[in-house]
Amino acid sequence: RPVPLTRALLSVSDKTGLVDFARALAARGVELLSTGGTAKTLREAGLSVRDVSEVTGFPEMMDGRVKTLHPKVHGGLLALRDNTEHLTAMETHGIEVIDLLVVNLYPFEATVAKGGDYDDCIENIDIGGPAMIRAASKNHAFVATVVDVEDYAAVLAELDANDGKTTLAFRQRLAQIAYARTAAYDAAVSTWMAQAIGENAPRRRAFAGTLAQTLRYGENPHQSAAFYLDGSARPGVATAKQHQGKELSYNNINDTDAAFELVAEFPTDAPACAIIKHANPCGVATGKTMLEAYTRAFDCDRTSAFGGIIALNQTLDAATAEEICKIFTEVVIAPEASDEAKAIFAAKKNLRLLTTGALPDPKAAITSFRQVAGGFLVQGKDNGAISMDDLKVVTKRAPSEQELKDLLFAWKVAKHVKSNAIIYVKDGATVGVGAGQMSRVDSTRIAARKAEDMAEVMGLSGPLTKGSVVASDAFFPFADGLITAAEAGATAIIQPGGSMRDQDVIDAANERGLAMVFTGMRHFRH
Ligand code: 93A
Repeated sequence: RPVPLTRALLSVSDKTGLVDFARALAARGVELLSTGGTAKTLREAGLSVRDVSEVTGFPEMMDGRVKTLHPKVHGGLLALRDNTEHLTAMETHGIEVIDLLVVNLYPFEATVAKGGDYDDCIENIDIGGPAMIRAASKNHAFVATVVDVEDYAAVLAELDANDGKTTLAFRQRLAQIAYARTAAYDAAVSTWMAQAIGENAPRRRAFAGTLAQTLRYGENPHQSAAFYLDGSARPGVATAKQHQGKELSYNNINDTDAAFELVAEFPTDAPACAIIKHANPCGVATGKTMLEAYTRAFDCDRTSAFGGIIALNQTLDAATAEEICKIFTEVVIAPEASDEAKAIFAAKKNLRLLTTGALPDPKAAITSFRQVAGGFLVQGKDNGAISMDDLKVVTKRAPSEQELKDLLFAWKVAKHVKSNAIIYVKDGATVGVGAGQMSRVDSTRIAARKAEDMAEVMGLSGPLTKGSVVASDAFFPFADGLITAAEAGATAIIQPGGSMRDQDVIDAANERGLAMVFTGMRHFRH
């Protein structure tokens, strides 16, 4: 059912491309209706426009909160043109048909992104726009709805290909896009409100996003992929400025996120660096300088760091940039980068540099979700954190001050390692990471073995784990994991506790002179 286009209502916040599009519509004999700012722009361009306020007989009022919310507008969008009752109602009430709706909404997401205050964000919740979009899209049997500047050209092409009419298939496609937009818009409002009031309960939350970019492919080249924004503007890969290098891939985005969220755990007063491979850290360290932090993170597992993703919690400086350039790295993300560092990276064409201006707050209330067949699993993001006061010493020997510092460092890293996670740490740097194994003792062994390999690579005598401390993301179900760690040279352990065999594990620690603390909190990550 091709529908001729006689009248269009244009009401847009983003006026990009508006004048050219409207002029092209007018040239095809389409009458233009418009709201205040949009009408003004069109008039200034010499186009003739009817004001919506003239159509409704009401002025725009209440700071524009009420401008298109009127039966003359909504009747014109919703009336079925082949229904005699609807046609009679139109005639009785002097309602004219609107065949094309062009709306883009108040910039709510952009207001959140630029840090608008509460009232600012509230004022940028568009009501009339989504109401019209939903009405026009419902009536796609007769009405075409455009919500995206990108689609203006397609509308003109459609009109030209169909003798000034739009086809049903075209209007259906536009309606589908339009509902995606209103769903994403309201989800962004809900996400922002949850954040504003500190609510991360997974119930009654909406999930939708706005397309940021289509990606070349997904985890593998035969999978299609895209990147969506949830409207929260959390500092990270979604908000980052990319200074150089080719487009980020799906895996890059995922790993960069993991890296930056991890490094944000560490206070900004000490430089910290995390190197990520396949969403797990292969080295995390703090240092007196960023260069030292990077070097120590790199030394945890020089082999795996090749082709990795590096996150810094402070400015990337020239010395660190130069050191990073010595091996192949996919992405570097940091709050800032000095001009010198940028200049050094410029020589490495394939290296992507991202800056975010800020670190994400690890304690913020965020909802995370994952897909399963037929649904989503939803939970509050793991923002659990412990302090010295939460630790319970369960062994005869209490940890030394240095051990305690390292235990807390290891515990923070453990939260970001896939379970079963075992992390060996020495002097504020990981020296062995065991990730994603199906048995905890295997993670303990793998991390220790890698530390032995690394010692060999570096020409050191004895494994890096000698004199280290160990974090386990969940309790040791048996003593074997702890014994393995002790044999690798660990002197202190941090773990949640809570196993049926806690006493066996404590006994094994005491026999070997280890200090152990329980956190009472676990950090599963699957
Ligand atoms: O404040 S609103 O929710 N109330 C309305 O009745 C209304 N009608 C259109 N916002 C409303 N709009 C929005 O105004 C549109 O979605 C568009 O974003 C904007 C265009 O306003 P102007 O033409 O004055 O620039």
